[in-house]
Amino acid sequence: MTLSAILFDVDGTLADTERDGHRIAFNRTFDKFDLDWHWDVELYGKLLAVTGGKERIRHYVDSYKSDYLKPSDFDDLVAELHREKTRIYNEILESGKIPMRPGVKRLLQDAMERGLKLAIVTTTTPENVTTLLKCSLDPDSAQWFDVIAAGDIVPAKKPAPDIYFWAMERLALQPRDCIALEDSENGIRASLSAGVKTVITVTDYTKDQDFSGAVAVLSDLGEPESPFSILKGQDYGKTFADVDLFERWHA
Ligand code: XBP
Ligand code: MG
Repeated sequence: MTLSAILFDVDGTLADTERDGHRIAFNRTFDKFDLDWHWDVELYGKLLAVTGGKERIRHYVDSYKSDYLKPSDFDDLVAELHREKTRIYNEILESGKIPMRPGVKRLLQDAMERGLKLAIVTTTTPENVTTLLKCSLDPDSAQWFDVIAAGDIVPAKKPAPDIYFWAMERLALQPRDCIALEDSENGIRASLSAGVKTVITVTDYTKDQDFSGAVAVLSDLGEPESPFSILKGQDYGKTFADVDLFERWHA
């Protein structure tokens, strides 16, 4: 079976964006709107069970703020909060403080040299993806991807498989031609439900989650001078993940 494309999740996978990026942007937004809502590191880990920023705000209010009286235009307020959160998050990215995870740039370049297709498959807002790529990877790196599937283009976010189906349709590829790289249980539930073999690189937030069905679970992609640890699956004698290793996992 030939591997034709690698499908990349963004948050937690390309970069560790949640704790010091998205979370900070949500909290600054709540302060700005005089809301006494604060998401500490631990609470945010629980809120990550719900993907999508707007969905996460609604879930927080419903599950943790039973005394909050929702205004009649609550949906508009959530949309407004989320617009401001996106603006602040993009400012954080532009300050260059969120680096790519180890091995990401190397793997992307290896894949391009080998003629593989590349796609982004994420629940986050499209603007967040392009800013992260521009500021933390390479100014032109949005062009490295054949497809960028992001945000509200499908109504059902991960763990639903819809965003994977959307991306593969645009790539004109079948699930068997692809492999996904994810960091979370919601992510792998989406990719496996779409029929795509999946590799996981864990984060502090996701390391104890259920990754049954993954072809490999790694600490990170590793670099020649800084090997990965393999938590599940075969390393085939390699110390960092390159296209050869992705082909072995895909086979
Ligand atoms: C991660 C997410 C996102 C971000 C928030 O998605 O759950 O919702 O935390 O992004 P993935 P927005 O790992 O699939 O990239 O606020 O822009 O929705
Ligand atoms: Mg993720």
